[in-house]
Amino acid sequence: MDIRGKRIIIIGLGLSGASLAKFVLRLGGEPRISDSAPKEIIAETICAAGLESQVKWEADAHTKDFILDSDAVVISPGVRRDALPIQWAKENNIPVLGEIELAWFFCRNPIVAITGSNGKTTVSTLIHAILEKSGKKACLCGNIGSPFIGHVLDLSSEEIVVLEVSSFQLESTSTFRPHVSVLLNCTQNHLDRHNDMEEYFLAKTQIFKNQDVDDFAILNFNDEKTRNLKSQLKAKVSYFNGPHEQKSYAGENLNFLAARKVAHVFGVPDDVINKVFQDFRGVEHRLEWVRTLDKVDFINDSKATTAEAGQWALRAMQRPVVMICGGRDKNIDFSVLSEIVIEKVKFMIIIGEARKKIKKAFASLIDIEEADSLCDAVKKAKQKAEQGDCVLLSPMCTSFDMFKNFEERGKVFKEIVNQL
Ligand code: UMA
Repeated sequence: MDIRGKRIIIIGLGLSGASLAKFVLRLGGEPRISDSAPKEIIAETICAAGLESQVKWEADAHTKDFILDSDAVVISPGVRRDALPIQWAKENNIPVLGEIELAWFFCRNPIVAITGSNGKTTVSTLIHAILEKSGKKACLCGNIGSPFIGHVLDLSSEEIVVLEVSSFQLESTSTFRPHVSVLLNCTQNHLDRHNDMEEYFLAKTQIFKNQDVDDFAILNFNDEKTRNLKSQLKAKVSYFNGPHEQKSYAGENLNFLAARKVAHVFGVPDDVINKVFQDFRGVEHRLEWVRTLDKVDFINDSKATTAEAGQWALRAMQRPVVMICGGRDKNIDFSVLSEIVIEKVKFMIIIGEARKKIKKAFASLIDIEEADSLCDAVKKAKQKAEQGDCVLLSPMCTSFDMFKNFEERGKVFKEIVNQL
């Protein structure tokens, strides 16, 4: 694919859009940015990315003339496939591709791609750490917060790409072919974007679509839907979390078992893997211990944007929980948590747009109080928590009603907690 001299429209100026613009510039193309967010915000982002003198851009809305004056359209993961600019481009036979697909065209390195509803950041981080510990060179990128397109031109020949991929990213791939693909699980998520669970699962399975007999598909034996994929795949299938692993690595959790399986594909011995597991202190915003104050632990799980992620977090808690949750709903059924909430949560504090819905799901089960801000919620949680409890921020919703992203939400939570 020759980008030189080509006019490339980039839809969305978030992390991906900024990296895409720089990528196109490096290859001698002409990037143009279209973002539906307000002009002032986009102007600021353009400056912060150092792109002000180098790109044409529009904001407030996508316009047809701007989009159609192009050789190709590249979309950020957050842009829906049925969004107007995509329709306009398709109707006018302008190629439309996603950020991952474009990066893939320029990648000559082996890719380990990890997807799933829960645990993909942790598993990607573990795989990267294991490969590096074993003396291999590895690049950690993708949905983890560092766009693949921003790395692809700088990879050295021996580097292995460890790529966290979301259903949003997979949805817009067509020839993307990882050497090792991992599907951890598939539970309710992103039903505000995908029409139903079938569509969501289908997007996830794109990770295997172009794999061949020399490639590896790593599947979760314990997840029936995922386990049953085997008969449809060309790649060599290997299960984690199966009866054999549970025997050999008793007590090891799903994330560690999946990372171990991938490490075995690259011939990494168990003693190296075990050392990484021993030293692993977790991932920021994922069950991250922040502080113990008056014998109360404060835990930041801001990355939890689904009911299942909240369930996962509660299962991991060994103490009575004062839970802070809420934010923007993703059309998720919170009632799946009823049992674990009764078992673990002594008090719940709810914030954000989803307050009413969460209240309806749990008000008959436990004591609930609303808070107007995260700061207010933390203060209320501090009052409710007693010695030996923990305060857990596990929102089960996206952050976009109150924050830029889950990272900002987690950082703000930590700041508030540290000021208590
Ligand atoms: N926008 C438009 N038009 C639209 C939709 C969005 O112009 O129709 C604009 C927005 O105004 C905004 C920009 O697009 O300015 C945002 O683009 P984006 O949502 O794709 O965000 P990025 O900053 O590029 O981040 C994306 C991923 N975000 C999403 O998938 C929502 C990041 O995953 C990822 O880290 C990053 O690319 C690098 O690969 C975040 C995420 O929440 C962490 N992912 C979901 C998850 O993990 O559950 C899938």
